[in-house]
Amino acid sequence: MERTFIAIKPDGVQRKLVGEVIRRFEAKGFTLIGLKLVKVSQTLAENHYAIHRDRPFFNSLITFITSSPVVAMVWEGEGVVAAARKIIGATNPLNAELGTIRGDFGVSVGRNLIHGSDAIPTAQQEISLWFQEEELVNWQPSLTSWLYE
Ligand code: IDP
Ligand code: MG
Repeated sequence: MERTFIAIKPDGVQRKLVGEVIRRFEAKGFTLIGLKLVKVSQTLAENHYAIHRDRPFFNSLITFITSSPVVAMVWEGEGVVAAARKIIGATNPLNAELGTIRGDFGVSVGRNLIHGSDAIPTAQQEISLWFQEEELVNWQPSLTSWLYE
């Protein structure tokens, strides 16, 4: 089953949106298989955002993501990587559709509340960066037959 890495960034945690974010992923029908509150280290932040190393916003992004706790999660379900990106919305919350997390709760790109892996290989890489294998729980939700034909 497909998995994706989702992180509620410091602004999402400070703004008490943890429950709201989890509610949306649960209500859609995805399964939570990993969850922890993380004080992100400089090294983890730089590894996670390595692809943006040369961008002008890199230093402020690292300062921001290490400034306050992050809720790190792994969600599972068919098509969860692409679906999560839709649930999250466009990078700039002002361009994100209403009904998405960023569209409903954000007003600026540097405070866009949440991270979601952008592709299946990225998801696998990010899950192994943030979680040990034993921190992920394989379980069978009892409502699977009501979500999948
Ligand atoms: P994504 O989070 O939608 O995948 P990316 O382009 O991968 O967007 O950028 C990673 C993160 O870097 C964004 O979520 C945002 O926090 C930050 N970021 C991206 N572009 C800008 C910018 O132009 N100014 C400030 N921060 C930015
Ligand atoms: Mg990205």
